[in-house]
Amino acid sequence: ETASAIPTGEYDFVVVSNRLPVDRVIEADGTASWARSPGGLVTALEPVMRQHEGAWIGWGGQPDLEFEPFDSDGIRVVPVPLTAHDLENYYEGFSNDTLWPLYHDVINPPTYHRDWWESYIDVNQRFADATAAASAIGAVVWVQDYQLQLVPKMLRELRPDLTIGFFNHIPFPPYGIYSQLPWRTQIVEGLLGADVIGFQRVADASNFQRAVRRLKGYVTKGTQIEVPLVDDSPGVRVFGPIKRQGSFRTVVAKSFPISIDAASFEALARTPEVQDRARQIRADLGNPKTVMLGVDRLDYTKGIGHRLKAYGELLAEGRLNAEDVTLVQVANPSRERVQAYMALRDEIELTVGRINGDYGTIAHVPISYHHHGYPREEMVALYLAADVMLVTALRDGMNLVAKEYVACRFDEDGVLILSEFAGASDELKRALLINPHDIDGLKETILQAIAMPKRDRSARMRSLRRRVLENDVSRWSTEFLRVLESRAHHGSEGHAL
Ligand code: GDG
Repeated sequence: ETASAIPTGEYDFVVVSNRLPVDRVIEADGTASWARSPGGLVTALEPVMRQHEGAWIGWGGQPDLEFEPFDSDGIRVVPVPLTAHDLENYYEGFSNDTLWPLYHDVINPPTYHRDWWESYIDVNQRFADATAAASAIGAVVWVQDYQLQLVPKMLRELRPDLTIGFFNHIPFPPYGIYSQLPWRTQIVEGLLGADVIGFQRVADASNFQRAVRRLKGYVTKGTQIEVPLVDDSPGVRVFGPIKRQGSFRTVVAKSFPISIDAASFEALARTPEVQDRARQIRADLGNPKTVMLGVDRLDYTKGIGHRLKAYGELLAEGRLNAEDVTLVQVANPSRERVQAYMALRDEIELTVGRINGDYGTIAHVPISYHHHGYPREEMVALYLAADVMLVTALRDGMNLVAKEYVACRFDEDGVLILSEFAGASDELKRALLINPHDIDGLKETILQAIAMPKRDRSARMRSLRRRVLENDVSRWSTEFLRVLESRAHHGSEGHAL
């Protein structure tokens, strides 16, 4: 059971995610290079990566693209190539058309295909192999998200010396829903290969623990799960340094709510250029009394249709007037090759067209709709320009847009309407919390937000800002890695980070 046949690598801290934090760019002269893609996760992990020998394992963003590992500002970038077949089956299929809808409360019906599952196993194994090859003896490995849930177990089988963390960025569903999955036991076993499994909400961690009890019969105590080193159930073996029959390793399953690099959002919001741009946006919209904003990947979990329904009814009833209010909706193109997303786009754009056609005038369009992605500066200008921010997700792991809006509002103004089905609502209690299914309630809350006096807006925003600025993404990663490292000392030969 030693890993002697597996070559070990040189990296002490290894992050594994479906997508690498770099994008391939083609220069004007036709040469290709790589640019760092900005994101909270990279920002938070960069310092840790620099302090230790850090590597990032993942896919480069294009099918069949093979390239040698390279260094990008102190991070070793190690590719796992994916073929067009992998992308269709492992990624668009199993990850985005089976797991995504299942984990988001079956808002959309999940599709179960056995060949997608085969591809998911195959690709997860390749990620595990690449990670094993890059990791030094006793390294700390942190696997990200639902596309890679089998990697912890596969990696432990290859390399029992590693300390393995996993973070699930999306919800973990209640057992009554999770149990639909034909491969529910294999996924739970895959995750239990980790030493620490992180979730966004307390409820996600307890849903997972319940699935473990129901499917494996293991004992859970608080945040700890006792995983027998030798599993009695026939044909199943849990790997690890086997000491004696009846002993177990403990796995921690706990919530670590993710956040953003709040200071950098605030700093951008404070630049004169961005503030000018915010004023310009309002002017270009015709300086309406109220600007409302939605920013989402175009995804059926985000409740965009519910938001439009509430807004359309308020216009129809004359309780809002298109002369006074504009809703800016940024719908970032997403998963455009998955059927459910094509249907969603048609539905949303039909609704937007109807509302604009029914209630718009030559001078005033009720919805300024944008099927685009924008640079960070433009997003921040939009946050500053918006009196009311609408986050109406039907289910969302966290929702970083809500936190970004708050981080940008150094002027202590603006009202956040936030769905209680987004993980962010556990922390952002002074937002106006809504149930997006309750259209009448949502309509009342929109009117309440628009009419809210300045003093109330400021009091709420101040309290929201305290929370977001204190609990930023570096706090999140530090806390996760602290717990992970404490498990390393528990085990045998883990290295301290
Ligand atoms: C998953 C979980 C969890 C969007 N449009 C543009 C743009 N964005 C940025 C936002 C934000 C990010 O994308 C979206 O993050 P969310 O958290 O809102 O949602 P998901 O993409 O579904 O993320 C979610 C998250 O993982 C982290 O764990 O919170 O629950 O579903 O940062 O600002 N950024 C730019 N242009 C755009 O047009 N630059």
